[in-house]
Amino acid sequence: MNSTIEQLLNDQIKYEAQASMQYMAMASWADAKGYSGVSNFFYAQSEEERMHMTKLVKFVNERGGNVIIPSLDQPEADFGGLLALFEKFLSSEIFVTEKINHIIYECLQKKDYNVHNFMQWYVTEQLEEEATARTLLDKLNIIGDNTSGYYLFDRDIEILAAEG
Ligand code: OFO
Repeated sequence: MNSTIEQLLNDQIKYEAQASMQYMAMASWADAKGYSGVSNFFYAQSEEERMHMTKLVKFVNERGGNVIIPSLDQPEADFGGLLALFEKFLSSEIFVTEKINHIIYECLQKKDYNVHNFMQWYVTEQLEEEATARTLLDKLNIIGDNTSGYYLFDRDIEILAAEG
């Protein structure tokens, strides 16, 4: 495996792991505040990102690359409210999308079509996750300061989390 691509995939392992821990912190914050729907949503997101990380670890190993399991930064744990929480969700997903796009770009430069093909799964996944984050943020912007709206939002997102 090309060493630049190997490095980028290892970096991506870290970003996915970091996202998983960030969403765990967000789930825990929501849990402590009594938003059970929001917390279940982020517990599930945390699991998903862990799966994204594992998929990369297995792929790099299959390709005979060298996997480095990274140490992680402390995730952000304090959020002013649901709006700030979901803004963090969207910015985190946008960050990951940019990193994935960069890997795709490098794959084309280095003519590594195998990794390019593998990464298409992540491109599709990111499209979905960014769309979900934007939809939820739109809803929160409509709700504004209406606390009974928060109650309904939490109830609705519980359904979304259950659907996976
Ligand atoms: Fe949504 O971050 Fe993984 O791919």
